[in-house]
Amino acid sequence: MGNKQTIFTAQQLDAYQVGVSPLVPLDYTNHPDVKLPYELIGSMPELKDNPFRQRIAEVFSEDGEGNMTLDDFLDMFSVLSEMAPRDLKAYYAFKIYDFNNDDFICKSDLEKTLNKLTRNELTEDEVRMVCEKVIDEADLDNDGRLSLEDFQHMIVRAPDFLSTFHIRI
Ligand SMILES: [Ca+2]
Ligand SMILES: [Ca+2]
Repeated sequence: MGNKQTIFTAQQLDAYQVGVSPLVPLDYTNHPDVKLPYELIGSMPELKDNPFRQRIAEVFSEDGEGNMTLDDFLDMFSVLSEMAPRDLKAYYAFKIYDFNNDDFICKSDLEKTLNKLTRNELTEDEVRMVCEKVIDEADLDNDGRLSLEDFQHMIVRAPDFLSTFHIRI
């Protein structure tokens, strides 16, 4: 992790030896812009089989595109770890399932979520039925979509929705 940035090219080393400042800064702590690209994160053994890997990386990355600072990366793994409290996992699960980032899980968010959770094994009709049932049961304020509060109530009864966080170690 991060080793890539510490490798100097032969040319840069030459430049250094003749007294010219190297192109790559030696002190990375002053360069918070150094990021782990999504290509690297999504292919890690802990995430590569998770159908939500791209969405997880997006939610935890500051740029929203899955490229992570070291802090983003550490946050992600502390939430994914078995030690994380359920409320914290629920909060991030909600953000991950809220695909269009409007702070509600609406029907289309839920359909995407179910398709990923079941790895596309349900038919369109089945997905629609399950979504309707979930919203029916979990939508406590009857606005047709799930707020974080609705969602928190729901996962007490249907903990499968936290299975996104069962990562392989
Ligand atoms: Ca939404
Ligand atoms: Ca609601």
